[in-house]
Amino acid sequence: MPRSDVGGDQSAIMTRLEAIEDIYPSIADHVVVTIMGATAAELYACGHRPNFFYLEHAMGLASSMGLGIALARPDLKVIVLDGDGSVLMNMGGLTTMARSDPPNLVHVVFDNEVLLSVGVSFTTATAGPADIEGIARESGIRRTATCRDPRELRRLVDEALLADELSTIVAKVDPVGPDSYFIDPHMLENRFEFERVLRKMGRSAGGDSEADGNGSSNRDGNGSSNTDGEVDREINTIGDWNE
Ligand SMILES: Cc1ncc(C[n+]2csc(CCOP(=O)(O)OP(=O)(O)O)c2C)c(N)n1
Repeated sequence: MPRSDVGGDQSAIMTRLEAIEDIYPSIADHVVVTIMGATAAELYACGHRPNFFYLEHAMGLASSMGLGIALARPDLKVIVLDGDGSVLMNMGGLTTMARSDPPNLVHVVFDNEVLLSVGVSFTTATAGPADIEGIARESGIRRTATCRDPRELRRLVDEALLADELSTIVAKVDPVGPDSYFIDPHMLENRFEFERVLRKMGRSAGGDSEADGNGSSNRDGNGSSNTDGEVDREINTIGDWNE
């Protein structure tokens, strides 16, 4: 349950797990890099894919890794699933992202106002006046947004993927995490599997991803991915992007 004594803004209405479940169909066929801990465990719980990399331990650096991949592989879309504590630990990451300005990078920051993975009592500066969207915008990222609703997040992610412009989306979420932080594959296996799939992705005719069907998925418990279908969503054009 959300803690009433944590965070300055109590109007968050989604959990990160709900949010990840909602955006999963949109991101499943792209390169995804997550921060360690709760975010990684929750994406893994939604269904592992070989094109997902869980950057364990290196707090703050998922956005830097995502930036590197986006710059090296302009033929791919890269989504980074970040946390407020991690962004604040590596704020220079935002300025470097803005300066490099890769159009194929979508940066989603789950802002729960705490360092959840080490304990909800450790609040971050966003529990006070700090505003990550504002910091991103002033760092030079032109396409930014903040949302509090999973459907809104899904729309923003879909629009960002279509827009071909560096985007930072802050999703305000409740400070709740998974019961278990277990992730299988092991870190090293994830590292090699991810590298292998990156080499294959985007190389086939028409830019189709070869990530489909190459890896395991625990999403439906039978080893097959149920995310292969085209994302068929109406894009709501009533935007709240700060561009
Ligand atoms: C350099 C470094 N310092 C501290 C840690 C310990 N640590 C792991 S997860 C975490 C909290 C991350 O906070 P946030 O990015 O807000 O994500 P959340 O856990 O809230 O989902 C911390 C402090 C670490 N892994 N690396």
